[in-house]
Amino acid sequence: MLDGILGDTLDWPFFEPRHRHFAQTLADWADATLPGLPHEDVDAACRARVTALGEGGFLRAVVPEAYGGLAPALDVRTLCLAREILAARDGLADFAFAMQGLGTGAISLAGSEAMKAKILPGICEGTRIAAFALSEKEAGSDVAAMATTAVADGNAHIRIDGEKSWISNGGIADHYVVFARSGEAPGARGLSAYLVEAGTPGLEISERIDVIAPHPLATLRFDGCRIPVENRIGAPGEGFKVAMATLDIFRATVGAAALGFARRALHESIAHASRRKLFGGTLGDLQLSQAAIADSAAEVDAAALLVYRAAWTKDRGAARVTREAALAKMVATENAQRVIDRAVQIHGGLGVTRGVKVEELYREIRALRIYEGATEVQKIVIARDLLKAQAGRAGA
Ligand code: COS
Repeated sequence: MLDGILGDTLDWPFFEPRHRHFAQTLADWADATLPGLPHEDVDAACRARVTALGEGGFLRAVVPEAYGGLAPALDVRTLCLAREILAARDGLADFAFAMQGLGTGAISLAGSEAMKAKILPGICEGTRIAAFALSEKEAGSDVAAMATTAVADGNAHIRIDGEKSWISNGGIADHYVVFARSGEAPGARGLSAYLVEAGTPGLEISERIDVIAPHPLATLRFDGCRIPVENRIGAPGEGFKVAMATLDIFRATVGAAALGFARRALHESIAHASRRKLFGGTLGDLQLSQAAIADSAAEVDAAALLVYRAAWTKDRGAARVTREAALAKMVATENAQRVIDRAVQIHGGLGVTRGVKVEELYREIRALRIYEGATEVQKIVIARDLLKAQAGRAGA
């Protein structure tokens, strides 16, 4: 049904034959499989998508080759293609895919061999569900302000206390990658990352959060939650860097998901404008509709170029792609919001009718401008990077 929705993107020089093969296989699988998966209960729907993506072999994209994955290190172009293709069809399938990666990215990047061997194979088989627990009610954008604490409890254990909120997969995850203040230094240099298995005494799902585009989401409460010291991910005090390096990979993929939603909205807009009869012609005959379609087409292509530029730059071996990833996320999510809003407008009353695809996309896109660094945070990241480069040139 959605054949050709990627347009000529796969012919771009960012991609290799393996990417084209992956994208076509996933698109065919998604068209055949996703419509048959359950939708009603959000937890069951999300679990079903993780299982199906695992059985289909697509979660191999979110772990390194040594643990069952597709490539020696996470290949960001493959992650982006997967999110774009899934988001264009089924927002919850994109979410399920993405969280398997975000909830293990820190482990893949900085975890011990024993931790990787224990956690990652189940992630790519779809038998284990992952979550990333960074945000707090008072510390979303300002990560260094987090209040959750991690203190030594004897030589062999760590005790975690505090609260994490808006945690995706909260309530259904098998483990949480938790960031907490371990106190080596004030601010960003005093945080560490930990693996906390679901069911660990002292970890409680204190609240389930209902959002406009339903996904499993929860507040977690840690009350004397005791974990073995081996569950620390990376060195003490390195948690902020681990979190940011994870986000450097996954922020571009949020842009890719937004791109998938936007492409679907443009596809629906063109189909509707070609079909809908009015004033003795079709909606597409009207120049104002043509202007809307042209603006959306330009915003989709601009977003795609930034997303795949960021992904390609990372895959070529760049140590940091902080600015490229922030640009991709900011532009792709903001553009997608406008593209989808135009699609709703083109659909008229139908566009705000429950059950119509563009109405669903209108709800799906909104959170992407907020999570994994709001647009305002991306602006800080981009401007700081450029100003720092200028200061470096001036000092040289
Ligand atoms: N990769 C590796 N290291 C990084 C990094 C990255 N992408 N970004 C920053 N660092 C390092 C810095 O180099 C710095 O190291 P040194 O102390 O050795 O110099 C350290 O981390 C602190 O960086 P910085 O001074 O930039 O920290 P700030 O507290 O000022 O960071 C922003 C501010 C806004 C950039 C950060 O808090 C952020 O990205 N916030 C949004 C977080 C987010 O996405 N929240 C949503 C949660 S997921 S739903």
